[in-house]
Amino acid sequence: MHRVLVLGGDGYLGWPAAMYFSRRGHKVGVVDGFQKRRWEEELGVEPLLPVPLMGQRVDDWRAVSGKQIDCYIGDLTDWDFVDQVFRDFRPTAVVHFGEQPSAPYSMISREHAIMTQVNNVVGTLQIIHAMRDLPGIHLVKLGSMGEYGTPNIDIEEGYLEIQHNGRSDLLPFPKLPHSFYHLSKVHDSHNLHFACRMWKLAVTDLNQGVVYGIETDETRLDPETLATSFHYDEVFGTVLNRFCVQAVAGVPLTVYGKGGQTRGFLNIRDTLRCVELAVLHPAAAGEFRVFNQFTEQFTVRELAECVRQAGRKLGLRVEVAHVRNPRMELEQHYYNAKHDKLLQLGLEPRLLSETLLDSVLRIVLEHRSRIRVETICQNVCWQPRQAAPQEVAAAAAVPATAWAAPMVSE
Ligand code: USQ
Repeated sequence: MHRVLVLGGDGYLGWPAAMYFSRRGHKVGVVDGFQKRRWEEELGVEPLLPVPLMGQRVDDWRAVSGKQIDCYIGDLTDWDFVDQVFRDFRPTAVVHFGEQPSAPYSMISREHAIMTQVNNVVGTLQIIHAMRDLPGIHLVKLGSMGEYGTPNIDIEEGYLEIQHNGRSDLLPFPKLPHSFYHLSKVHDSHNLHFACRMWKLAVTDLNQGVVYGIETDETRLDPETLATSFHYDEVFGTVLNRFCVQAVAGVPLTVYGKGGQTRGFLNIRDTLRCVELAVLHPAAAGEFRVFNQFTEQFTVRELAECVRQAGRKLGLRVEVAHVRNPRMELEQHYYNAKHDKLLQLGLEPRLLSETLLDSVLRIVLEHRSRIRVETICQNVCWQPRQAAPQEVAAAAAVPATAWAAPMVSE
């Protein structure tokens, strides 16, 4: 059994991961400074289901499962705090979700970009140094498939065999991320790789795709008190979750531009299993191991179509709109990313099916009265301000919900 320290234990993935490990008999500690709750407040957004405060969540979990989760409240960029938590809890595995998780948030302004990179990169540097001084810990770090971007070649799992001038080497796969958030993960990966080479740390970098889903086997034990932080707004809601809420709210699904953007996706339950597999099969000392963590690829347009069909079966009239893309990204591109290593460790994927979408939609339907439609659109503009003065002025003159006016409706 492991002593698992979950960093970012109050978040969408952190809290379900804490319960998952606890239920399977591991000793679990959670660490969180509630920054995410402050960022939500700043933007005026909230999760679909009410999420109790950390102390209450831990009490509720104890009442349901009979198991104790230790709780540490503080900021991962604060060295004294990190050092004290590591010495007190003495983890054998650290699962690191404790970062600013949103690409759009990092593109709001200069301040948001800087805060995201300082928060994420400094936090991970503190963890690296805590591990340097306490050997025997395996770090499972949440990276992102977005670190690779969308190159015109197959994406390997972390490393690429390169032939150059008659010599060859296995080198880190090139990174071409498309937001300051994804860049913060790239910087983390470089720092972690360096620390593995220098100090023989053991690290698994999970380059995760876009996660969707609202419940896990543990949240189902008491959906009222153990729910996870499920977002549907432009900044914190990932695309499929967002589409499900838009379908239920009766507003058009916002496919950005052509909708040919292809990404790797996985269900929230598979995320937990992947993290478990990484913990149970640790990287060796000195190894910087990279897994591409997703189960299937879709274009955004395909996802919208899946939601439309699943919604129709539930009697929802779902409209799909191609809106002006607020991001700067390719809308049609080659994408073929390897994802073999977790399958080799025993992952049995739960692929996106109508049943799965149906269950997400049904839970959203149950809570439809809590949907705040006016928060879905947050008007984050990724383009430089000077680039399109008329467009920016026009956008500033219209209310937030009008921003997503369709270019084309299907
Ligand atoms: N998109 C739409 N319409 C929307 C929202 C998004 O077309 O209403 C498009 C985006 O333009 C993008 C794709 O859907 O092409 C995915 O967007 P997303 O918001 O679901 O995901 P992203 O911003 O890429 O970030 C999310 C998580 C992040 C994680 C990443 C994995 O928030 O923490 O690292 O997924 S990946 O996308 O593989 O980089």
